[in-house]
Amino acid sequence: MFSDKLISRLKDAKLVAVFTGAGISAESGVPTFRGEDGLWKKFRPEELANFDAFIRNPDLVWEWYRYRKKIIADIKPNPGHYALAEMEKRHEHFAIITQNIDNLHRRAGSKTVYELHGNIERNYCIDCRKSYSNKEIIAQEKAPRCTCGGLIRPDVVWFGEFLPQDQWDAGEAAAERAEVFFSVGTSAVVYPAASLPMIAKRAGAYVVEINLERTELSHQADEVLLGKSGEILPKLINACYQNK
Ligand code: BV8
Ligand code: ZN
Repeated sequence: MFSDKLISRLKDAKLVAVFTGAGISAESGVPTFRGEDGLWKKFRPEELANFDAFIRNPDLVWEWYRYRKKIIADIKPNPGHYALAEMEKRHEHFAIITQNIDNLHRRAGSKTVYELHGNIERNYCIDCRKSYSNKEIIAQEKAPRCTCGGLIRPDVVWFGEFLPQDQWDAGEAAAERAEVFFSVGTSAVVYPAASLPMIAKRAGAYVVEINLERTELSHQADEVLLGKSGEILPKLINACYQNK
Protein backbone atom coordinates (compact mmCIF):
# COMPACT_ATOMS: atom_id res chain seq x y z
CA MET A 1 0.00 0.00 0.00
CA PHE A 2 2.88 2.40 0.76
CA SER A 3 5.73 2.99 -1.69
CA ASP A 4 9.30 2.21 -0.59
CA LYS A 5 10.06 5.85 -1.35
CA LEU A 6 7.48 7.07 1.20
CA ILE A 7 8.65 4.63 3.88
CA SER A 8 12.33 5.52 3.44
CA ARG A 9 11.66 9.29 3.22
CA LEU A 10 9.46 9.13 6.30
CA LYS A 11 11.93 7.02 8.29
CA ASP A 12 14.74 9.55 7.71
CA ALA A 13 12.62 12.73 7.89
CA LYS A 14 13.71 15.28 10.50
CA LEU A 15 10.61 17.43 9.90
CA VAL A 16 7.17 16.09 9.01
CA ALA A 17 4.10 18.32 8.51
CA VAL A 18 0.52 17.06 8.35
CA PHE A 19 -2.24 19.27 6.92
CA THR A 20 -5.68 18.06 8.00
CA GLY A 21 -9.31 18.82 7.18
CA ALA A 22 -12.77 17.66 8.22
CA GLY A 23 -12.19 14.17 6.75
CA ILE A 24 -9.84 13.14 9.56
CA SER A 25 -12.64 13.78 12.07
CA ALA A 26 -15.36 12.08 10.00
CA GLU A 27 -14.76 8.69 11.70
CA SER A 28 -15.26 10.41 15.05
CA GLY A 29 -18.77 11.32 13.94
CA VAL A 30 -18.12 14.94 12.90
CA PRO A 31 -19.94 15.70 9.62
CA THR A 32 -17.69 17.07 6.88
CA PHE A 33 -18.55 20.19 4.89
CA ARG A 34 -18.72 19.03 1.32
CA GLY A 35 -19.09 15.28 1.54
CA GLU A 36 -22.34 13.31 1.21
CA ASP A 37 -23.41 13.98 4.81
CA GLY A 38 -21.85 17.45 4.47
CA LEU A 39 -22.88 20.29 6.71
CA TRP A 40 -23.09 22.59 3.73
CA LYS A 41 -25.84 20.41 2.22
CA LYS A 42 -28.38 21.78 4.66
CA PHE A 43 -26.86 25.21 5.13
CA ARG A 44 -24.86 27.14 2.51
CA PRO A 45 -21.55 28.54 3.76
CA GLU A 46 -22.44 32.01 2.46
CA GLU A 47 -25.53 31.98 4.72
CA LEU A 48 -23.71 31.03 7.86
CA ALA A 49 -19.92 31.10 7.95
CA ASN A 50 -19.41 34.81 7.34
CA PHE A 51 -19.59 37.95 9.45
CA ASP A 52 -22.36 39.69 7.46
CA ALA A 53 -24.63 36.64 7.85
CA PHE A 54 -23.84 36.68 11.56
CA ILE A 55 -24.76 40.36 11.97
CA ARG A 56 -27.88 39.91 9.81
CA ASN A 57 -29.08 36.84 11.66
CA PRO A 58 -27.03 36.03 14.78
CA ASP A 59 -29.66 33.61 16.10
CA LEU A 60 -29.54 31.44 12.93
CA VAL A 61 -25.74 31.36 12.93
CA TRP A 62 -25.75 30.51 16.61
CA GLU A 63 -28.30 27.73 15.99
CA TRP A 64 -25.80 26.21 13.54
CA TYR A 65 -22.85 26.55 15.91
CA ARG A 66 -24.81 25.22 18.89
CA TYR A 67 -25.63 22.19 16.73
CA ARG A 68 -21.93 21.72 15.92
CA LYS A 69 -20.72 22.44 19.47
CA LYS A 70 -23.07 19.74 20.71
CA ILE A 71 -21.75 17.21 18.17
CA ILE A 72 -18.17 18.09 19.05
CA ALA A 73 -18.78 17.91 22.82
CA ASP A 74 -19.91 14.26 22.48
CA ILE A 75 -17.16 12.88 20.24
CA LYS A 76 -13.64 11.62 20.74
CA PRO A 77 -10.49 11.25 18.65
CA ASN A 78 -10.31 8.28 16.25
CA PRO A 79 -7.34 6.02 15.31
CA GLY A 80 -6.27 8.53 12.68
CA HIS A 81 -5.76 11.27 15.31
CA TYR A 82 -3.93 8.85 17.61
CA ALA A 83 -1.68 7.66 14.78
CA LEU A 84 -0.58 11.27 14.16
CA ALA A 85 0.11 11.75 17.88
CA GLU A 86 2.30 8.62 17.68
CA MET A 87 4.02 9.86 14.51
CA GLU A 88 4.96 13.11 16.28
CA LYS A 89 7.02 11.16 18.84
CA ARG A 90 9.15 9.64 16.05
CA HIS A 91 10.48 12.85 14.52
CA GLU A 92 12.69 15.66 15.76
CA HIS A 93 10.26 18.22 14.34
CA PHE A 94 6.62 17.58 13.62
CA ALA A 95 3.64 19.86 13.08
CA ILE A 96 -0.05 19.38 12.48
CA ILE A 97 -1.59 22.23 10.51
CA THR A 98 -5.34 21.81 10.83
CA GLN A 99 -8.35 23.51 9.27
CA ASN A 100 -10.52 21.75 11.85
CA ILE A 101 -12.00 23.58 14.79
CA ASP A 102 -12.86 20.46 16.83
CA ASN A 103 -9.70 20.27 18.99
CA LEU A 104 -9.47 16.49 18.41
CA HIS A 105 -5.75 16.53 17.53
CA ARG A 106 -4.85 17.96 20.96
CA ARG A 107 -7.28 15.62 22.68
CA ALA A 108 -5.48 12.71 20.97
CA GLY A 109 -2.18 13.91 22.45
CA SER A 110 -0.66 15.87 19.55
CA LYS A 111 1.55 18.66 20.91
CA THR A 112 2.37 20.96 17.96
CA VAL A 113 -0.97 21.86 16.39
CA TYR A 114 -1.56 25.03 14.35
CA GLU A 115 -5.28 25.89 14.07
CA LEU A 116 -5.76 27.87 10.87
CA HIS A 117 -9.53 28.33 11.22
CA GLY A 118 -9.93 28.77 14.97
CA ASN A 119 -11.44 26.56 17.65
CA ILE A 120 -15.13 25.98 18.34
CA GLU A 121 -14.49 25.62 22.08
CA ARG A 122 -13.61 29.34 22.23
CA ASN A 123 -15.91 32.38 21.80
CA TYR A 124 -15.40 36.14 22.13
CA CYS A 125 -17.33 39.42 22.25
CA ILE A 126 -17.23 41.32 18.94
CA ASP A 127 -17.12 44.65 20.81
CA CYS A 128 -14.70 44.23 23.72
CA ARG A 129 -13.19 40.88 22.62
CA LYS A 130 -13.72 39.39 26.08
CA SER A 131 -13.42 35.60 25.73
CA TYR A 132 -16.09 33.13 26.81
CA SER A 133 -15.99 29.33 27.16
CA ASN A 134 -18.78 27.18 25.75
CA LYS A 135 -19.92 26.42 29.30
CA GLU A 136 -20.55 30.10 29.94
CA ILE A 137 -22.72 30.64 26.88
CA ILE A 138 -24.20 27.33 25.75
CA ALA A 139 -27.23 27.65 28.04
CA GLN A 140 -28.34 30.96 26.54
CA GLU A 141 -31.22 30.47 24.08
CA LYS A 142 -30.52 33.10 21.45
CA ALA A 143 -27.26 34.64 20.34
CA PRO A 144 -25.33 35.18 23.61
CA ARG A 145 -24.50 38.70 24.77
CA CYS A 146 -21.40 39.91 26.61
CA THR A 147 -21.55 41.77 29.93
CA CYS A 148 -20.78 44.89 27.86
CA GLY A 149 -23.87 44.22 25.75
CA GLY A 150 -21.91 43.18 22.65
CA LEU A 151 -22.70 40.07 20.58
CA ILE A 152 -20.57 37.01 21.35
CA ARG A 153 -19.28 34.98 18.35
CA PRO A 154 -17.51 31.63 17.98
CA ASP A 155 -13.72 31.99 17.72
CA VAL A 156 -13.59 30.55 14.21
CA VAL A 157 -12.42 32.06 10.91
CA TRP A 158 -15.30 32.91 8.59
CA PHE A 159 -15.16 33.44 4.83
CA GLY A 160 -13.59 36.79 4.01
CA GLU A 161 -11.77 36.89 7.36
CA PHE A 162 -8.02 36.69 7.81
CA LEU A 163 -6.54 33.60 9.39
CA PRO A 164 -4.80 34.10 12.75
CA GLN A 165 -1.42 35.48 11.62
CA ASP A 166 0.69 33.50 14.08
CA GLN A 167 -0.98 30.20 13.18
CA TRP A 168 -0.66 30.86 9.44
CA ASP A 169 3.00 31.93 9.72
CA ALA A 170 3.88 28.84 11.77
CA GLY A 171 1.95 26.53 9.44
CA GLU A 172 3.53 28.05 6.34
CA ALA A 173 7.02 27.75 7.85
CA ALA A 174 6.40 24.08 8.67
CA ALA A 175 5.21 23.44 5.10
CA GLU A 176 8.33 25.12 3.69
CA ARG A 177 10.69 23.03 5.86
CA ALA A 178 8.90 19.67 5.75
CA GLU A 179 10.70 16.74 4.10
CA VAL A 180 7.43 14.82 4.03
CA PHE A 181 4.09 16.69 3.88
CA PHE A 182 0.78 14.86 4.33
CA SER A 183 -2.59 16.27 3.27
CA VAL A 184 -5.26 14.28 5.13
CA GLY A 185 -9.06 14.46 4.80
CA THR A 186 -9.40 17.74 3.00
CA SER A 187 -11.04 18.69 -0.28
CA ALA A 188 -8.28 21.30 -0.64
CA VAL A 189 -10.61 24.04 -1.93
CA VAL A 190 -10.46 26.64 0.85
CA TYR A 191 -7.66 29.20 0.56
CA PRO A 192 -5.14 30.22 1.73
CA ALA A 193 -5.01 26.91 3.70
CA ALA A 194 -5.23 24.85 0.51
CA SER A 195 -2.05 26.47 -0.82
CA LEU A 196 0.06 24.75 1.84
CA PRO A 197 0.60 21.42 -0.01
CA MET A 198 2.01 23.24 -3.04
CA ILE A 199 4.16 25.48 -0.82
CA ALA A 200 5.62 22.27 0.62
CA LYS A 201 6.05 20.65 -2.78
CA ARG A 202 7.80 23.68 -4.25
CA ALA A 203 10.16 23.66 -1.26
CA GLY A 204 11.10 20.03 -1.98
CA ALA A 205 8.77 18.01 0.24
CA TYR A 206 7.47 14.57 -0.70
CA VAL A 207 3.70 15.28 -0.74
CA VAL A 208 1.32 12.47 0.22
CA GLU A 209 -2.46 12.79 0.07
CA ILE A 210 -4.64 10.53 2.24
CA ASN A 211 -8.30 11.00 1.36
CA LEU A 212 -11.52 9.11 0.73
CA GLU A 213 -11.67 10.41 -2.83
CA ARG A 214 -9.42 12.27 -5.27
CA THR A 215 -9.32 16.06 -4.89
CA GLU A 216 -7.94 19.16 -6.65
CA LEU A 217 -4.60 18.33 -5.04
CA SER A 218 -4.37 14.69 -6.19
CA HIS A 219 -2.73 15.27 -9.56
CA GLN A 220 0.06 17.30 -7.92
CA ALA A 221 0.71 14.96 -4.99
CA ASP A 222 3.67 12.55 -5.16
CA GLU A 223 1.54 9.77 -3.71
CA VAL A 224 -2.24 9.43 -3.26
CA LEU A 225 -3.59 6.90 -0.75
CA LEU A 226 -7.35 6.53 -1.17
CA GLY A 227 -9.29 5.30 1.83
CA LYS A 228 -10.20 6.18 5.40
CA SER A 229 -7.54 8.07 7.32
CA GLY A 230 -8.53 6.15 10.48
CA GLU A 231 -7.44 2.95 8.70
CA ILE A 232 -4.53 4.15 6.56
CA LEU A 233 -2.63 6.15 9.21
CA PRO A 234 -2.32 3.30 11.77
CA LYS A 235 -1.11 1.01 8.96
CA LEU A 236 1.48 3.61 7.98
CA ILE A 237 2.74 3.78 11.58
CA ASN A 238 3.18 -0.01 11.62
CA ALA A 239 4.84 -0.11 8.20
CA CYS A 240 7.28 2.67 9.05
CA TYR A 241 8.20 2.53 12.71
CA GLN A 242 7.67 -0.99 13.94
CA ASN A 243 11.40 -1.59 14.40
CA LYS A 244 12.49 2.04 14.81
C1 BV8 B 1 -9.32 34.66 3.45
C2 BV8 B 1 -15.62 28.30 9.17
C3 BV8 B 1 -8.17 36.69 3.15
C4 BV8 B 1 -15.23 27.70 10.43
C5 BV8 B 1 -14.53 27.87 7.11
C6 BV8 B 1 -12.28 32.54 -4.98
C7 BV8 B 1 -11.18 31.75 -5.28
C8 BV8 B 1 -10.26 31.39 -4.28
C9 BV8 B 1 -10.46 31.81 -2.96
C10 BV8 B 1 -11.55 32.60 -2.68
C11 BV8 B 1 -12.46 32.96 -3.66
N1 BV8 B 1 -13.41 33.72 -3.09
C12 BV8 B 1 -13.15 33.83 -1.77
C13 BV8 B 1 -12.01 33.17 -1.53
C14 BV8 B 1 -11.34 33.04 -0.23
C15 BV8 B 1 -12.08 32.01 0.62
C16 BV8 B 1 -12.12 30.68 -0.09
O1 BV8 B 1 -11.13 29.99 -0.15
N2 BV8 B 1 -13.32 30.32 -0.61
C17 BV8 B 1 -13.39 29.04 -1.33
C18 BV8 B 1 -14.53 28.20 -0.78
C19 BV8 B 1 -13.57 29.35 -2.82
N3 BV8 B 1 -11.28 31.90 1.81
C20 BV8 B 1 -11.50 32.74 2.83
O2 BV8 B 1 -12.39 33.56 2.87
C21 BV8 B 1 -10.49 32.62 3.97
N4 BV8 B 1 -10.02 33.92 4.32
O3 BV8 B 1 -9.14 34.34 2.31
O4 BV8 B 1 -8.87 35.83 4.02
C22 BV8 B 1 -9.19 37.69 2.75
C23 BV8 B 1 -9.58 38.64 3.69
C24 BV8 B 1 -10.50 39.60 3.29
C25 BV8 B 1 -11.05 39.60 1.99
C26 BV8 B 1 -10.66 38.60 1.07
C27 BV8 B 1 -9.74 37.64 1.45
C28 BV8 B 1 -11.18 32.03 5.21
C29 BV8 B 1 -11.41 30.55 4.97
C30 BV8 B 1 -11.99 29.91 6.24
C31 BV8 B 1 -13.45 29.76 6.05
N5 BV8 B 1 -13.99 29.04 7.19
N6 BV8 B 1 -15.26 27.39 8.08
C32 BV8 B 1 -16.21 26.61 10.68
O5 BV8 B 1 -17.39 26.92 11.00
O6 BV8 B 1 -15.78 25.46 10.53
S1 BV8 B 1 -14.30 26.91 5.73
C33 BV8 B 1 -14.56 25.25 6.03
O7 BV8 B 1 -13.91 24.59 4.92
C34 BV8 B 1 -13.88 24.68 7.27
O8 BV8 B 1 -13.07 25.60 7.94
C35 BV8 B 1 -13.00 23.56 6.72
O9 BV8 B 1 -11.92 23.37 7.50
C36 BV8 B 1 -12.67 24.11 5.40
C37 BV8 B 1 -12.12 23.13 4.40
O10 BV8 B 1 -13.02 22.04 4.28
P1 BV8 B 1 -12.39 20.57 4.50
O11 BV8 B 1 -11.78 20.51 5.84
O12 BV8 B 1 -11.52 20.23 3.33
O13 BV8 B 1 -13.68 19.66 4.52
P2 BV8 B 1 -14.50 19.13 3.26
O14 BV8 B 1 -15.80 18.62 3.76
O15 BV8 B 1 -14.46 20.16 2.17
O16 BV8 B 1 -13.62 17.90 2.72
C38 BV8 B 1 -13.48 16.74 3.53
C39 BV8 B 1 -12.66 15.76 2.71
O17 BV8 B 1 -12.41 14.61 3.52
C40 BV8 B 1 -13.40 15.26 1.48
O18 BV8 B 1 -12.51 15.30 0.38
C41 BV8 B 1 -13.76 13.80 1.82
O19 BV8 B 1 -13.67 12.95 0.70
C42 BV8 B 1 -12.69 13.43 2.80
N7 BV8 B 1 -13.07 12.42 3.78
C43 BV8 B 1 -14.30 12.20 4.33
N8 BV8 B 1 -14.23 11.18 5.22
C44 BV8 B 1 -12.92 10.78 5.24
C45 BV8 B 1 -12.19 11.57 4.33
N9 BV8 B 1 -10.87 11.40 4.11
C46 BV8 B 1 -10.25 10.43 4.82
N10 BV8 B 1 -10.88 9.63 5.71
C47 BV8 B 1 -12.21 9.78 5.95
N11 BV8 B 1 -12.81 8.96 6.84
ZN1 ZN C 1 -18.03 42.74 25.41
